[in-house]
Amino acid sequence: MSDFEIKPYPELWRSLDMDVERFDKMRLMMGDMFAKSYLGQQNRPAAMAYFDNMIAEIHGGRVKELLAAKAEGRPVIGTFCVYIPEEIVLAAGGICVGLCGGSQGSVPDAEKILPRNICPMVKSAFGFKAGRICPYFQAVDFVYGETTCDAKKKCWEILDRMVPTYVMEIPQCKQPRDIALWNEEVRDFKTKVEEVAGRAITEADLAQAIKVMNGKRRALQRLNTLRHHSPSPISGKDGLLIEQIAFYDEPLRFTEKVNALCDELEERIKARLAVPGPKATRIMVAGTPMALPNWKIHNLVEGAGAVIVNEESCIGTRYFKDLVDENVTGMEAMLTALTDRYKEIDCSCFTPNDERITQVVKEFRDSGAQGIINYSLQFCHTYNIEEVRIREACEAESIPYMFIESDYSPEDLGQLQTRVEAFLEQVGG
Ligand code: BJ8
Repeated sequence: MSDFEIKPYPELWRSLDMDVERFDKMRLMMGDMFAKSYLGQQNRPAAMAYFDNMIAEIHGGRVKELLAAKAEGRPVIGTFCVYIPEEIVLAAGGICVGLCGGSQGSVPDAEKILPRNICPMVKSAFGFKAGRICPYFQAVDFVYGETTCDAKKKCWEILDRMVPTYVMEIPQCKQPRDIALWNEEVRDFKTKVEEVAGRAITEADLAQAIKVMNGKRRALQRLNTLRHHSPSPISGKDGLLIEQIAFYDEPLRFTEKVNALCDELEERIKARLAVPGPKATRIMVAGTPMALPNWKIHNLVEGAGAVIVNEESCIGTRYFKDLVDENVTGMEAMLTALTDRYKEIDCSCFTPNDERITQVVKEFRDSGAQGIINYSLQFCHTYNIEEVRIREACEAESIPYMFIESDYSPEDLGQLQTRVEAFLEQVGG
């Protein structure tokens, strides 16, 4: 029996006008889920203790840091998409926090207002605010949404009634005129952040923020490369947990801890210490993001004895595969460099999106995986339809392939378990 607990902070939650009683129940459920999913794993790297503690402190320790920043007049901004340039928030001395929802617990709150047949990630995030059951949502100065998918862009209009919500127009194509529009949007975002910060971002601020974020991405790239080693020195569940924590931890501290973990993983590779075992079938997951605490696919796959070695996802490689050019100088050039970097993200909301098809195959080869599970959240039209092209590419490359469309409810677990086990048998032989 684990004595793990997500720590309660009722006074803090009350000060944030939260539904304390309900939130406390969710805290207990999430703590239980975490203990079951994570703490029974064998041979975990010692450096995972930091990330476990980030979960223990998720509803208090980090929230206090956000509130301290706000008290100093530093902007605290919530986002829902990896297209929003975090560097700008950092350059203003602020904190950027990802608010995507990965929990079934907040979905009923959203369904009281929104239609049921929309993406669970949108419903979960919206429900956290509607139910007053997320301290991060309560702490932010404002949120910055985007026009990536229809579900999100229409939700912002309603979310704005509860928290100031601004929207970045993300084009649907990547022609020069689309990029020019996007560049303007990046500049507007900077202006908005500066307004809250009460000061202008200098070139030195932005150059430093670009370095910090590149450092964070390099650390995540390093971790990803180590996961590709066969046998893998860390579980896919732990890899995913770190990718999820990346969206709310302090960037410099996070980078240091990921690099410390990587040092340990290099030692484990030398010692041939594998998790979960040297013969485990290696799987790559592609598709929609898995926001905290969505561990559904990883629990199923690793519960069946396989190991996930790569996530081609925004909570995964789409977040860290590209760096911003650090060699440009001058505000205008730096803002253009930011746009250039962010336009490399190959989300399915773009058309055409050939880069992603190529990238999925490339990551499969690089990761040494034996099969791909393509995962789409229910009602995510763009990822669901792009599935056709991913499947065709896998067929053409003779890559064992399986598609899963699911939501956050446990209802399909039995059926998915049967399908996953059959796929792993086919892949692992
Ligand atoms: S860049 S993947 S983070 S939009 S919310 S599109 S799952 S229906 S999250 Fe995303 Fe930015 Fe693209 Fe990445 Fe589908 Fe759901 Fe929409 Fe979603």
